[in-house]
Amino acid sequence: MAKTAVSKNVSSKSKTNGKEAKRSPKTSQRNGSEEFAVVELAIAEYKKRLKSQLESIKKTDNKLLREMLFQMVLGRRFEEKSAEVYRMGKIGGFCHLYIGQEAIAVGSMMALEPTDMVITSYRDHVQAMVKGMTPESVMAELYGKIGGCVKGKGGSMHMFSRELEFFGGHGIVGGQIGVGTGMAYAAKYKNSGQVVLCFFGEAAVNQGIFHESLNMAQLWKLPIVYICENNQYGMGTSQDRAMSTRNIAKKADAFEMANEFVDGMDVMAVRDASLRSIGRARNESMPTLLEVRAYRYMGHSMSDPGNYRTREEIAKYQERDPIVLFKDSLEQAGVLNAKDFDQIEKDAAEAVERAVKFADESPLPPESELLTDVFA
Ligand SMILES: Cc1ncc(C[n+]2csc(CCOP(=O)(O)OP(=O)(O)O)c2C)c(N)n1
Ligand SMILES: [Mg+2]
Repeated sequence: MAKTAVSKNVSSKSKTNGKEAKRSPKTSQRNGSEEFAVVELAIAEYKKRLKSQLESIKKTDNKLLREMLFQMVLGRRFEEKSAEVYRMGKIGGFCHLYIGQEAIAVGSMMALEPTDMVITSYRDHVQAMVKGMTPESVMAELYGKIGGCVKGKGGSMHMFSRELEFFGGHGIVGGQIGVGTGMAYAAKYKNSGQVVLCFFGEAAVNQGIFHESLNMAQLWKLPIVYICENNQYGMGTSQDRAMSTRNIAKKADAFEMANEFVDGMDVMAVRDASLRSIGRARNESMPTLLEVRAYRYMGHSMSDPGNYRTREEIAKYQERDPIVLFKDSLEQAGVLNAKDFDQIEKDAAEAVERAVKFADESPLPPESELLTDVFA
């Protein structure tokens, strides 16, 4: 059975704490300093990987590399602006931001062909834009305006575009894992050559649908890459308090499915693992589980007071900011200079301003739209 080794990146507790192998209720309640130890290890691991990362950068087209950085910066600035206009009351309802996780969407999705399919959870604004949706249509959707990608009827959690092969935006935790598996089944049945990227959070892994879907995908040899975005929290509950084992990638071993742990702060590591997995899906019609570990800087949603973690913990993870790491590497590789980065920032800021202006000016859906495109 095709299987890749779990990478040597920081993935298991045993590397941070010798006692972890014999877990007791006491050691499973890890405190902040142990978490920080993981960050230190991640920094050390990253330093070791820098040389091979620079080699990957040199093998990649410069235009694509700059576009990857642009998409990450655009995603960050777009989400910051969304928070700002949310607080002004321009966006209502739920709003889950992606800040800190940009390398996952960009590293994986920019390794796809445009005809490939993507499905994700409610934390979907950046994925939608990386798939090709304009910032205007995403922002107008957040506002609930007619200019939004689904005419303002979906809102933050339900970005969708049939033309762009972007299948949402799902609010039921883990629900998209079953739907994504069905999409991969359809691609295989129709022999369309498409690959599916199916994103979900680490808390979704505790749902039965994850295990049922992986079993079927491996059994039926489906062209899908499951991407677990491990941002370490499901609402206010840390992974350690909800999951008996930290190692999510290894869960795929139960189905003899290929799997890898990936440093989600390193966009090139995400890209390399995604290229391997997408290639396996396209050429061998075999699935992969990627556990991509990052950190959610903001609250679960805009209404989260964040009492379950400290500012110090957040600041510690921000030391490995994915945008800063990538920018530094591109500068080191001679792909980017400070002036180029200023231009990227300027272009992203302008794109976000245009999106807000469009959303501000877009009308609310008219009454005639009340019963169209709605299933009830
Ligand atoms: C089936 C189901 N159970 C509970 C919820 C409430 N809920 C919404 S988000 C969430 C946490 C999910 O965390 P994770 O999967 O790690 O994704 P993240 O929000 O971190 O991206 C929960 C429990 C839900 N939407 N659906
Ligand atoms: Mg999570």
